[in-house]
Amino acid sequence: MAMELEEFLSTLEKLADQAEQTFAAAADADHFEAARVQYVGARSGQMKTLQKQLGALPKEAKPVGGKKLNEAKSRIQAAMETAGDRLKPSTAGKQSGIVLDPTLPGTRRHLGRTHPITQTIEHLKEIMGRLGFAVVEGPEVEDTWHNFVALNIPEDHPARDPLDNFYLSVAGQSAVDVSAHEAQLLRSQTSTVQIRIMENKAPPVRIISLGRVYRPDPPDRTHFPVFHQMEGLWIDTDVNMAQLKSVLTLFATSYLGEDVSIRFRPSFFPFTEPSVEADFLWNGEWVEFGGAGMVDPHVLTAVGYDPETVSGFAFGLGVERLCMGRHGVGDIRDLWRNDLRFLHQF
Ligand code: FA5
Repeated sequence: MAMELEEFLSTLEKLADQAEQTFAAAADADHFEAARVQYVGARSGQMKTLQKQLGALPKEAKPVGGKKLNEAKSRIQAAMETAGDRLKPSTAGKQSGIVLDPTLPGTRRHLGRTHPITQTIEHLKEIMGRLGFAVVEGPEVEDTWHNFVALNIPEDHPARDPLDNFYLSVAGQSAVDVSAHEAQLLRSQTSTVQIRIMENKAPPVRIISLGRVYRPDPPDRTHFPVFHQMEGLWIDTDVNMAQLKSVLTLFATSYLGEDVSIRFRPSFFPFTEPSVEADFLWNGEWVEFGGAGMVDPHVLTAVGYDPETVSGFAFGLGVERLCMGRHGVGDIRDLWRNDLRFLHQF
């Protein structure tokens, strides 16, 4: 009986000695792992085998055997931790073969960047900010009041045609019914935001709003069914057409360059009177970049302003057309294709 215990203790002692030496000699992570499996592996590690032998010892030998087994375990555990700490920092470098040399020159990486339309929007906000215009937001899904009625576009006006707008369908109603009554649509112009602001704020107002608008226009070089507009609105006690032209000219020369030629043509919008359209000269061609005018008294009345005491101007500019003019983009569709070879140029 005493023999069995002695043998057990001696095997245990030898195993712990051997394990300590092996872990101390482990040169890399592979050696370390092999030693771990050999000594403390959960299935067939040698400590596991000794644990089973402990169970086979006579009852009175078990307390001593168990105590010594725990001591051996602690020794092996400590040896393993020491080896693990020693090997950790160097194993990564050794395994991958990568050695950090901070003196090497850096390598250039192509990171993502903001889309040219987003860059343009930020640039336009910055220019208009310098001219004293605050940025406001408005929803893309609109009702017919904000997109048409309050803008002096009555029910029978051709601008409300279902063929010219993206109405949101309503169960049981045809597109024609939908357009004629109180309905929702993807806004066709950012002029909706003028109404939303004036409904909620007493004059003076001096804002811009930039965002997407939607129209079923067939795509070509200068048209796309979704595009961005920058709306501007300035209402105060004495705002006039000369100021409108000055602001648009200052804006256009800031964004497109001092030498850009721009012109104003008489035009018509139901919500401004008088109205103009503005063009810039690009590659020998006049490109229309926006509409503008003095806010019609009907619109001022619709939002609860008094046209006898306040006046103002508004404008709506095509963001893509401006971006094209500044960067020499010949086709608006390039701004929507998201071809990385094109986008990387900005
Ligand atoms: C309007 O949308 C008016 N709301 C502008 C306005 C605002 C007038 C305030 C008066 C007072 P228009 O439909 O002309 O106007 O569009 C304005 C600009 O949006 C155009 O000059 C053009 O630059 C741009 N645009 C129009 N349709 C498209 C399209 N399909 N794709 C790209 N840009 C477009």
